[in-house]
Amino acid sequence: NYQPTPEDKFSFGLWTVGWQGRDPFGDATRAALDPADSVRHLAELGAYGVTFHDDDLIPFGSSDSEREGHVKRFRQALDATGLVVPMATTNLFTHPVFKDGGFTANDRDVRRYALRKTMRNIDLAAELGAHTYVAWGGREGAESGAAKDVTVALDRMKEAFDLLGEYVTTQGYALRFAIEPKPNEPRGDILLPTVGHALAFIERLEHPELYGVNPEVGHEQMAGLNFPHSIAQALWSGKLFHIDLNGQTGIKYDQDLRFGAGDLRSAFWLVDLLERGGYDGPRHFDFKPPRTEDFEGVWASAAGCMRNYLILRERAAAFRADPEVREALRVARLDELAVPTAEDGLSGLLADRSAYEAFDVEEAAARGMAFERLDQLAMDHLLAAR
Ligand code: 3MF
Ligand code: MG
Ligand code: MG
Repeated sequence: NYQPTPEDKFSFGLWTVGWQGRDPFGDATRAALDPADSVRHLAELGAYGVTFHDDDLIPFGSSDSEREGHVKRFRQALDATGLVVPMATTNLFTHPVFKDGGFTANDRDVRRYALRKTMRNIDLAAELGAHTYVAWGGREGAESGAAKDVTVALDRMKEAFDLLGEYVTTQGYALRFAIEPKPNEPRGDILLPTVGHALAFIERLEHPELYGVNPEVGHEQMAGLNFPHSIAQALWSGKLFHIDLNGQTGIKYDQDLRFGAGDLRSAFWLVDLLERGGYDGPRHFDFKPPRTEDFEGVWASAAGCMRNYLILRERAAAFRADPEVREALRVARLDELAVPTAEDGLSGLLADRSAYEAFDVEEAAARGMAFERLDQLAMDHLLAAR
């Protein structure tokens, strides 16, 4: 039974199912969706949450009264369905004013505007009960060298996040920030390109505890990185505040395929890690139903994201529960990796002749690791061949 329920904590961005299929080479292939309709559809499919950029909900340039109307309709749909808003974010990339970025635009007026636009939507996020505010640096970057002084731009990036942190603290909002890395697209190169860059940046902020990461499957894979490894380091750092699930097939443009499409083995290890590794936040899908699809295809694609997650959750649990797997893990010495290398301390290590002088290097080098048998067991479980 792969029917999702709100307990599974699946959430979707309004911009995902609402994507009209406009790409750099082609016009929209689908009409705009009414956010209230998206909320109702997602609830019917079994989702628990919905997320949005300010402009997804309130079209850019709306008057205050129009804004109120949009928010009211959205709230009514939330109340009627029970869907929650766990996260919100800012669009700092669509309007031409952000062509050189928001927080790190060379133009100071644009930077001040970007901060005010963000704070305005933070107010709405808090009002709607969100606990996470995502920041993707959509156009924080450059196409050429002299155009951006990166060290200075990082000063401005830090300034922006410090100000936003001060804002939520002084307003008394229960919000934390999740920075979303991406290596490129739409800019030639984007600042904070990977999870590792973002984690290092966060430690330079005035209140690092307010900030974590929102890694996206495809974004790390666009940089050729192992996504579960990035997630493991984010968890290890206590910084996995949110996650964007989707699919990608290797180093190319940001495909935003439905979750489970693309690198399936990576998706298996990701679900295995999330389910065992102490992440209890939303399983958030940031995908794009391909522009070949009509609305029936859009909802099939959204349902597929959740179904694939549930199938992989079942497959990963079966893998971990299999006695043969447990034995193979032991033979592969995973239990030994969990033992500290020198619980006897530095002096014990230095005094231990068996660690060096009497260590049989050739004998140790000849020991097989038995990883292939272990990995085949994983493959068998993933393919439901066991
Ligand atoms: C782009 C993205 C973004 C972010 C979103 C939330 C439009 O590749 O992934 O989606 O996830 O802006 O911050
Ligand atoms: Mg993306
Ligand atoms: Mg994303």
